[in-house]
Amino acid sequence: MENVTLYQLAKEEYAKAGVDTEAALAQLKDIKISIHCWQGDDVTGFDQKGPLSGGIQATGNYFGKARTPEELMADIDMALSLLVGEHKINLHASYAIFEDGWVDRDELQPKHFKKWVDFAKARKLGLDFNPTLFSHEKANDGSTLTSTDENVRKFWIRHCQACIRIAEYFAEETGQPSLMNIWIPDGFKDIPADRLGPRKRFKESLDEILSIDYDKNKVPITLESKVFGIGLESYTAGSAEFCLNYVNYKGITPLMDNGHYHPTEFVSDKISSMLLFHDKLALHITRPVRWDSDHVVLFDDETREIAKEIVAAQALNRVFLATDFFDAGINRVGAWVTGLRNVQKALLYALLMPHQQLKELQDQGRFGELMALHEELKTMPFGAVWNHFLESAGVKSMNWYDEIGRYEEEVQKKRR
Ligand code: RNT
Ligand code: ZN
Repeated sequence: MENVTLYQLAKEEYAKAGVDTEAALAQLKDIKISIHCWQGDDVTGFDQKGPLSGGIQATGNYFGKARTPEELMADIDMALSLLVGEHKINLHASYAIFEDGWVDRDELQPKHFKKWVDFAKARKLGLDFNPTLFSHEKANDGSTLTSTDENVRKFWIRHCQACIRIAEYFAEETGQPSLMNIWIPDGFKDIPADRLGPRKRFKESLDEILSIDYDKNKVPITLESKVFGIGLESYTAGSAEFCLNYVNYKGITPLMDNGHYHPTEFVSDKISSMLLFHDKLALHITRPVRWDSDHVVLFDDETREIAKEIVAAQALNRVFLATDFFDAGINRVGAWVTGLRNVQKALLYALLMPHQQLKELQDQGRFGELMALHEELKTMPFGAVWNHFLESAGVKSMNWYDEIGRYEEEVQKKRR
């Protein structure tokens, strides 16, 4: 044999199983993932100096965290250099860049994100957006859009409306829709006396936010549910039932974060039900571990199963994919690359499955064969196809962490 690459051998093996690796690789290249900006600085942002609040926590103190917009952008560039594909950057309102004076969140304007737009356009990236309803003095008592204080509630309504305008600006500037996701941390540590009141106020707040005119094609608005937060263990206003009912009632898009459910529930099992009743579905891909909902994504069973559900349902054009994790205990750029690569790996794994054949086995009740085939697929030469995906785009497949080491020495160590 002369010059037969591992990839060529793998391609033949997959062909025998009825799978076209070239088609799978071409599809994978076109899948956009919305890369969360907040892995780079432990969800700190640039608009305030207080601690991270809202029932989420980034633990660890690995050195080299990005402290300024310039540092965060440089780190995103570093991560992108180790990734393949044209993606989107997912920003939070707290990442506003104030060039001519600070304003509070209810007064944010497109100009406060101009530098991000320039950054995105220069790299052909899309931009998604999130109002930031945490890490702020008006969120410190655990209530924002559910607040009993009308001034506080109105403040956050104005904030979310300002964010719709900013997302519209992103869409216009980048020529791609800008998804805007609303998540609120509001809840209680202990047993509430009144569960209805906060949810009623949340509903009224959302109604008011969505009452402004905006272009729904440019700005798909999503609502993210959550079952608990740290210090908010007994009740969250934005529960799964609240959010699902709300998106149905208003015709907006549901967002499921797979760290936001009871530990024996799986988002992979929820996707098909959502696709039957919604035109679009948005996901935050993460990895829950015990009380934390935001560990770095691995190439694990559930990530593969989520990807499999989307691919098998031929719904890649209906599901908005975004990452959402934050680990401050390891190199933050390395964390980004690991998590993003694993989402792509899971997608490739799903694209390399003979779905038609698998479905037929199920429909014909041949469950033993189905199990056997599922298991055989696990030891197909998947790694060779994955490495080929990276290498043919000029990106290292093995030993890529050496590049992180170099960046750490040359750039991040100097941030001490
Ligand atoms: C929190 C939610 C939310 C946040 C980001 C920072 O539990 O998952 O999506 O992680 O908005
Ligand atoms: Zn999330």
